[in-house]
Amino acid sequence: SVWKSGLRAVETEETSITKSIVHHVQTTIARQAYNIDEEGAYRAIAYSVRDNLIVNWNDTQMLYTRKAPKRAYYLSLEFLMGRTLDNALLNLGLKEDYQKAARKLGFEDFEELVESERDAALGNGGLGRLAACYIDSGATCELPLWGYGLRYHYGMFWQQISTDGSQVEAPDPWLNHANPWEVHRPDVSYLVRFYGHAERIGDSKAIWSGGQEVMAVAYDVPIPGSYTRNTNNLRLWDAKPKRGFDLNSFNAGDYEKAVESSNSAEALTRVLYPNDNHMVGKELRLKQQYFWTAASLADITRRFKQLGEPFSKFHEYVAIQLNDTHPTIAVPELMRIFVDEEDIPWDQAWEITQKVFGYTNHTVLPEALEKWPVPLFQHLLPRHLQIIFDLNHSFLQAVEKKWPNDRDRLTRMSLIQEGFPQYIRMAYLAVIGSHKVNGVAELHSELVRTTIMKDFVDFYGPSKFGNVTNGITPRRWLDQCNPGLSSLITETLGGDKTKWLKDLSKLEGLLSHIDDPAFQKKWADVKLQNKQRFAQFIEQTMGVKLNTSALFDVQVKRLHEYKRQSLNILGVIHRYLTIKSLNAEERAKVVPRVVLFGGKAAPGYYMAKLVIRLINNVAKVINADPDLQGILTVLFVPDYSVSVAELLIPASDISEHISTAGTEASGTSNMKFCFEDLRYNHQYHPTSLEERSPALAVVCKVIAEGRFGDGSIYEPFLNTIRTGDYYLVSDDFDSYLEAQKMVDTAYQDKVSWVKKSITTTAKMGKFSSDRAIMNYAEEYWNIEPVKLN
Ligand code: 26Q
Repeated sequence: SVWKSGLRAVETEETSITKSIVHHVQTTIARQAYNIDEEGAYRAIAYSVRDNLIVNWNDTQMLYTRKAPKRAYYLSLEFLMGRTLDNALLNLGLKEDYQKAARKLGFEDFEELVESERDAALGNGGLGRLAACYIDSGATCELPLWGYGLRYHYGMFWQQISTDGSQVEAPDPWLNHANPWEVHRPDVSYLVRFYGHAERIGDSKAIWSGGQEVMAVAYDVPIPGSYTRNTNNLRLWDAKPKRGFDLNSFNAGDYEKAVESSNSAEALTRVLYPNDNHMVGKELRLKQQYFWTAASLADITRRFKQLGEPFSKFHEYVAIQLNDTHPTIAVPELMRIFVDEEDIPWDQAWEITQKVFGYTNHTVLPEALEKWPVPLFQHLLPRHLQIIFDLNHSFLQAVEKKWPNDRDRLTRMSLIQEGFPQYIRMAYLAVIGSHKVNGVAELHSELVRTTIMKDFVDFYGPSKFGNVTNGITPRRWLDQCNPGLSSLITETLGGDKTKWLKDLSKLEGLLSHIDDPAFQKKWADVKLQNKQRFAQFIEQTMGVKLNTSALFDVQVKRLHEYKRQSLNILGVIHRYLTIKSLNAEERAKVVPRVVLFGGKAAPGYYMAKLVIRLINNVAKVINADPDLQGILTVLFVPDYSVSVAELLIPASDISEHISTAGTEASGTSNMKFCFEDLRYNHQYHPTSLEERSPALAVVCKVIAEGRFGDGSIYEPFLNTIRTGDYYLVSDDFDSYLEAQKMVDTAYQDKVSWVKKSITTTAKMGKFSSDRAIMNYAEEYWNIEPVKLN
């Protein structure tokens, strides 16, 4: 039953796997086979699996070179990959074989080996995990698709919770133990320039010289498709000083200055900025963006040149997707390459550039839209600033031609926001440089068209603005993290698992079994086992026992005011107060709940951190109260990550997505009102909290009085709700409690609950990232599968 075509040059027999592992123990990690611990065993296995990936990787890349199809490149500053071993083994169809081999070598518990791998946390949240799901789907769908990103030495920070309940950040030096999943390519490197001077020659060209040059070196991460030999590439750039040290300073005897210059080069890829949905205007961040973009474009153009085709055909071989505005500097950079380096006339260069790029927007929140001060730009990237001003000039001329004498419109649409200083609006630059712009859910794309990009829709027409609803990979998020459910689905649908795993719409077939009590029972049992697995993890890591017959109510996501973890925790306090007011007999009827929170706050986001502190201190009080034992448990799971998600999500009964309508890009819930109207009313009807929600007023009073530790700590948070309440927590509180009551009632009817759960899964087909990536391939990139046999 084991699928074997994952290997060709390397044998697949169990004995050869054992041999290969022992070989890596003795050579790659240089240890004696009888003297190996778990970590060593993990690494030897990883290197052995990597051998297989690299055989497939080489064959795939050779095929792409030989067939020379149009390729797509996904430029993302974040790839939130998580662990690799388990995923690679499942995609190769070799998990059972490796499990047996490990057992032979004395490692009984394979899952423990798998868990000794550290997460690659090169991303913040949604946007970074989306990129990881998309490259999995690209390989699975056999598309010639590469990812380009940065090799951060420190990934997303490690979150600890201090004794007072606050978040404390610690560094994540994930590369300290060599990373078996990357291949260092010192031969693939480019120099990237910063600062210096740009001198115009003629009316469109310039020479950019001087400044600082930093070397970008490639590290390749093989991305295996699921049950196919196609293995794509994720190329991550690392920064190295041009020379080991600055020779001029060294000769002058200034050793310290010489070393400093190498430090400043290496600082480029040191750390991932831990801000999600918030723009920080740090120079180093812009340097990262240009460094990564310039290296990627140099690599893409070098590959194109090897085809021997003229640049007029560039867009017939290259599609580049901009994951948010983070790589938008690619637009003027490609123009610079075309015009300054390849001598292509400006207008032709611009035509090709627009055909190459597509831009995905991930937010309409004003504080998240990227804008950079012109003086900073001028200093760091003088030539790109010239190009942006030139592009803006002809763009505004075209606007003026379409709507003569409309000064307001020109001001609104300019790439440059006027003021002191001026700012560059990166989203507008991405729009004019792309042939297609998309949002990430129906509602969000509609908001993009009607709010932030309205003028551009009027200018270009509506067909430039589309939607690609986000998706997730069913390999990692179903087959890998929920093997019990995966087996049950395969057993129910018949055939082998690849049938539904590679065509998720097949899950609809579950609906014809929905009334079968035996199937319902198995479905419920899987959930119970997942809860037990998670409860065991919580007991081991946090020392808290969970009631696995309780309803597991989960909210895991980055901490942000718009996501309203506040609404959830205030609701929990209300539930606690209500239960406390009941007598023993009434309490026995309460539907037991485990409320789980997880997620990181940006280190500089004071209010988000205050909410974490409140959640932890509420949890302390509730979990210590004997009246609530087994009825209500509240936990903040520290250091939420891809790996924690893989344990937690399969154990959940409900997941809370309770942001204000229109704020979460990919939130498609059917909330009824548009936030603008209500908020507008607010300014003119400043009613008291007591009037808006008496129930919430009580909850806030209890917090202020010190029920969960010193109430004064939470005053700034309570004030955001009492006055202003930008995210409408008080407006929604009562209806939120109503909705939670409906959940309690629904959960008591076990059969109908299981049926709801089955229906939900059965209708998930659309949300496979395979569907999403094929949508991009067909409608945005014009690329086709190239299958490796
Ligand atoms: C920008 C400039 C400077 C520093 C940091 C940033 C920055 C970094 C990360 C801005 C935004 C992000 C991340 C945004 C993000 O994760 N957005 C989420 O994207 C998901 C995938 O489309 C959506 O599902 C979520 O709704 C959206 O919030």
